[in-house]
Amino acid sequence: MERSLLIIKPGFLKYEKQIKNRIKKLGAKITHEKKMVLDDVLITKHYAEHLQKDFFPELKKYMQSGEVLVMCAEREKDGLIADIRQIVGATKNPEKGTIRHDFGIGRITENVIHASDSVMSAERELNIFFPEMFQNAEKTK
Ligand code: FUP
Repeated sequence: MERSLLIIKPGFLKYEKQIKNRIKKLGAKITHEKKMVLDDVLITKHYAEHLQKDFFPELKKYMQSGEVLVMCAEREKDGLIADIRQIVGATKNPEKGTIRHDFGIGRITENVIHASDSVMSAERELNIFFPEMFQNAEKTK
């Protein structure tokens, strides 16, 4: 089983259905989701590796400029994270047919969707947005 943390970014929630359909076509299901405006704590945790980057202030401002849709996608068959990254498309110049190309506006910051890039980041990110998913596991330790 593999799972991934996805965030439809501000301004792109109008494509919620189309984006979810593409995810579901991979054989994945959305097990958790919530609409929210990201506060400073969530932004700082989620983008911990980018805090010192030049683009962080712009990224933070944009990510807090409206509602986002945070989701957990899950699939029994391994490789979901890579499969999702493929249909999401590259950060720069995403290819035609990818989510970032088809629904995007050609800006690196406003790039439609976030998708975890490894099993480790997925677990870290899911813990930030859906801590309840991990609570039972903690209790039984
Ligand atoms: P990705 O994994 O494709 O979402 O991209 P990165 O982890 O490289 O970047 C994280 C976020 O920073 C992306 F959503 C886009 C944003 N970013 C910028 O705003 N400017 C840049 O120059 C690079 C990344």
